[in-house]
Amino acid sequence: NRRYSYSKYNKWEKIVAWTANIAAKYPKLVSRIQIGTTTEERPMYLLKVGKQRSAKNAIFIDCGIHAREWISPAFCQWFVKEATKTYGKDKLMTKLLNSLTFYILPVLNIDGYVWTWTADRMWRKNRSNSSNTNCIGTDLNRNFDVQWCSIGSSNKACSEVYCGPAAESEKETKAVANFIRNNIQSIKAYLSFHSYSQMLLYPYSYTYELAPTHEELNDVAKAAVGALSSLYRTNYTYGPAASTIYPTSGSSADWAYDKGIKYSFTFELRDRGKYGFLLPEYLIKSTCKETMLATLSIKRQ
Ligand code: 0X9
Ligand code: ZN
Repeated sequence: NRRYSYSKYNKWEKIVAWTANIAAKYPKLVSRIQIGTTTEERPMYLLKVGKQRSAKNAIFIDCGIHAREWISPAFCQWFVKEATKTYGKDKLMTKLLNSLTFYILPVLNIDGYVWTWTADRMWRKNRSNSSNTNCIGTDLNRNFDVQWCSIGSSNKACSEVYCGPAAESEKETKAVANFIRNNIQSIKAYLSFHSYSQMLLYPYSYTYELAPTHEELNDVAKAAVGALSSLYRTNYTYGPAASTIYPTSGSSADWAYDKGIKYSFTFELRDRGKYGFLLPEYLIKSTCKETMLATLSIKRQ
């Protein structure tokens, strides 16, 4: 583990070995839970980080729902590294992990991620074959059961925003949705990490109407963006997803919010398009550090 590189992009085989190693290294703080298997039968592991015996207060974090957004899984790994390294040393982290459990899914769309390492760096969707066309893949961030396959989504299998044959048709979506449903009483926040654009988004995405708790979400987002920018003056915008980025239906964040998870946020990490999805490795560290500040700011709620 000491040799694990958090400022490089890691391929799936390395990440999965890392999940086992970190759980073994911190057995009282970290455990590894399998929540399902992917289309291509890879195990979906999440890391449960925290000291609570029965998780009463939890935050669910996923990274890598879109395959090519490599900075996102890098952040999930960074987060777990920071949490394990500073627990018992840093006052805030110690306090946090004593009373809060983090469920961290380091790569949601594993098959797609593997595909970006082996065949097509710009792949976005998962790797399921669910149509009678030659086109592969469903956009997992259009496959959740919330206004499924309407605005900002397509029923054409060849589209990059294909919603799939039905809501929750994909094994990856189902695994995440089931885990959240099974832990719904404890999950207070849902955070989903994407790239790129430098934005912090909150519901709704499926409508331009403001969410019932819009004011509070806006306050939390403003504080988080303030914390993030304090480090390197990175410019972030924030607001309701539909009007800040574009409308989408079937997204995980809208689904989580409508399930009753009050604090549902989507990060679009660096950059603003210079490198786009191909953010160079030398920018991983600073991106993760500033994102850490924003994430911890949201937790304080
Ligand atoms: O289109 C998406 O799924 C996200 N952008 S990305 O470039 N990473 O693909 C934006 C999703 C916005 N919707 C919600 N936050 N609900
Ligand atoms: Zn994305």
